[in-house]
Amino acid sequence: MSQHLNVDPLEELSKQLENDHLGPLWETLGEMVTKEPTHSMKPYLWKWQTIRQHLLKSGELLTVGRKAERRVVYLQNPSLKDKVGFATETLYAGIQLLLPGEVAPSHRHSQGAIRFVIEGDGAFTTVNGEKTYMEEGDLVLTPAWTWHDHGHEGTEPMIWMDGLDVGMVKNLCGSFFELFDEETYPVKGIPDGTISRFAGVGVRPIADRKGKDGYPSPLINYKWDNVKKALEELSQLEPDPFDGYAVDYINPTNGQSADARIGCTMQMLSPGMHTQGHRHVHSVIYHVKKGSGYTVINGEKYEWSTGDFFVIPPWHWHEHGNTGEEEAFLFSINDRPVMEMVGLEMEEVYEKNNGFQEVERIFQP
Ligand code: GTQ
Repeated sequence: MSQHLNVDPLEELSKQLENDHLGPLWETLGEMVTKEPTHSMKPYLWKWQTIRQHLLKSGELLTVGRKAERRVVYLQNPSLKDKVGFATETLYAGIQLLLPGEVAPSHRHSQGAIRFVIEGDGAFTTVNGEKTYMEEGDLVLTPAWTWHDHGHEGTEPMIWMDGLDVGMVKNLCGSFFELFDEETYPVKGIPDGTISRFAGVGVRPIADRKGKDGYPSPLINYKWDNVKKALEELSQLEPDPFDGYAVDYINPTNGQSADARIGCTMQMLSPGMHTQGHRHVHSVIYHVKKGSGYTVINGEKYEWSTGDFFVIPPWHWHEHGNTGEEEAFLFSINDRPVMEMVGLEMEEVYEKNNGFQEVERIFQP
C-alpha cells in the first residue's frame, strides 16, 4: 500500500527510540555539543535605590531570629525566573539587613558564602568560633560547611552583600544544611585574630605547615583599607586591558582563590578609563562599591552608579567605562575557580573596532 511506502523508516526508528526512552544522536549532536556556550541566561542590572528601599521595608516588617533566620532580599535574574535565587546559573547574591541587637542564628551549608560590607559597622560574623567585626568594604568569608552566625553590637542598620554558589550546588545536587543546636557558636580566641595571624605579615602558625589543600581559608576578613591601598599602589603600574587595576582575594595558605569555589575580585577604574572588550566562560556578579560608569555587554550598555548590581553571563562580550570624576571601584564574584578546576575556562579578546563594541541599545531596568 502507498501509505506504507510513505513512512520513513528512520523517522519510524526515532519514534520507537523515544518510546523506549532512548535518543538518536544523528539528530541531536549539534544541540548537545554546541560550538560555543549556549544558555538562556541574560544580563541584568538592579538599581541600588530599589533594592535598598525594599530591604528597609522588610526591616520594618520582620525580626531576625529563629523564625526568620536571615533578612535578605536577593537578585532574581528574570531570564532564570523559574530557578529560585539564580542571578547566574551558578551564583547568587543577596543583600542582607541586620538591625542593632539582632542575632542571625548559627547554621552551616554546603554552599560557600562571602560577605561584602555595604553600609554600617558594629556587626560581626562568627565562623567556626572565629569572631570578626565587619566594616564598610570588608570581604568576610564563611566557607562551605563552616558554622556561622551574625550579630550586631552597633547602633545603625547594617547592610552587606551575600555571595553564594547557590546555582552551582543546586545543579550538582549537593546541597546540605544544618542548624546549630544553640543560637550562636561558642567564640574562641580574640575577635579578628585571623587578621593578625594571616593577613599579609608573611608568617603562618606552624600548625598550618601541613595544610590539606588549604581550605577553608583561615583568614576570614579582608579589610577594605588594605585592599584599597594595594589598588592605589597597583595604579602606579600598567592597567590590565580588560579590568583596569584589579586584584583577586586569595587564601594566604595556598595562594589560590580565597573561597574554594567563589572567586572574589576588586577592580579600580581611573576617571575616563574604557577597557577593551573580551569574553570568558565564567559568569560574574558585579556590585558597584563606588563611582559611576557603564558596562557594555553584547552590544547593550548597562549604566551603573554606586550600589548597583549587574550580571555578566558566560561567553558574553563585555567592557567597562568610568564616566565619573573619580576612581570607580567594582567588587565582583565569579565562578572562575570552578571553571579552572574542571578545565572549562576559555577567554577571547574582542579585536574588531579597536576592541570596543558598537553600542546598539541602552538597558532600562
Ligand atoms: O547569612 O548565612 O543571603 O545562609 C543566604 C543564605 C545569607 C547567611 C544568604 C545564608 C545566608
